[in-house]
Amino acid sequence: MAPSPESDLVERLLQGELRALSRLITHTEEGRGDVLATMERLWSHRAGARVLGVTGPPGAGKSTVVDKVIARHRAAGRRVAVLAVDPSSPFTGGAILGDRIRMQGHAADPGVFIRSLGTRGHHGGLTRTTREAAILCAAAGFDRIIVETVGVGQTELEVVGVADQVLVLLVPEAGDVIQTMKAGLLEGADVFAVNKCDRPGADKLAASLQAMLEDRAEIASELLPAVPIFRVSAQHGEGLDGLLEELDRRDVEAVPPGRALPPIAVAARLLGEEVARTAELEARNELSPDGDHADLGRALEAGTANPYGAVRALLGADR
Ligand SMILES: Nc1nc2c(ncn2[C@@H]2O[C@H](COP(=O)(O)OP(=O)(O)OP(=O)(O)O)[C@@H](O)[C@H]2O)c(=O)[nH]1
Ligand SMILES: [Mg+2]
Repeated sequence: MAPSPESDLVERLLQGELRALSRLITHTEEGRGDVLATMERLWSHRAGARVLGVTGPPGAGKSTVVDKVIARHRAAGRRVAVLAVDPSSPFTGGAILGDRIRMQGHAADPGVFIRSLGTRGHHGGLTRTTREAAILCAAAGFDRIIVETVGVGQTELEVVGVADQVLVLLVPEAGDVIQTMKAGLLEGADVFAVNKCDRPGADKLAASLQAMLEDRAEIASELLPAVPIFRVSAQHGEGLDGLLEELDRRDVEAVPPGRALPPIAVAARLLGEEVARTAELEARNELSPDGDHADLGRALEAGTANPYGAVRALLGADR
């Protein structure tokens, strides 16, 4: 059997060809080709790469830090892929542009791959795209994958659920943010860094973070792993060595292998997505002219039925 264009791309990806990597990421974003079959073939490669999630409010200095992390890995001869996730609307392209500029120094280096991921894919949410993109990068031979995402809410931390470890970056001005977001923040972070400590307020923020972590440890019924807090100034290089060393150390020692992307969670998520898709198609068929609920379908088509009322009727009005 002649190889399909998709399997040709996969072969080229496995040879480390970046164009093939780029195109396959686009295919997964757009749900093109047999994404499940491609990912089945490449799944085992994920074990070869460590994934670092970097999150924090807009402008916290994530890309500036990522740039330094890239430099450190390159100095050690490791290949690095960066996936810059923009969970907001496609209209806020500015953040992505900023990321590109911040990491521009590595643009010509073939050992560095930088790609932005938008939310505009037809199938699957943001998380799905990120997960598959990370596996594709690993299969292309990248030893380290960095996922940069904007925000400190629950959704963003879900995005970095693909990561072996998560660095949450805050800035002195973010005091209010952490008060409102603290539950999600504390759940997801493995390491905190208060960036821009060249500005006033960094010590105060670090202290209130510390207090929050201690409160949490006291309430918890189990022993929680220690979450270190670093104070850094990414732009001026202050305190960065300590942070970068800690991230390196955790890559090797602290993170249990296979923590990211546990197979049962991935399978459950994929099944959920698949069931939702199939159920939507079935519902459409039922509302079609030869379907069991053709009358309702016609009324919906004509715009005379209320879609919420229609769904309640279909599900049984007691719901
Ligand atoms: N004063 C000061 N400014 C910094 C520091 N680190 C980064 N910046 C500046 O903060 C701005 C935002 O930095 P980025 O690295 O783009 O921040 P980001 O979190 O990636 O931003 P988004 O991706 O747009 O959310 C830039 O102008 C940086 O030069 C720092 O340690 N001190
Ligand atoms: Mg950025």
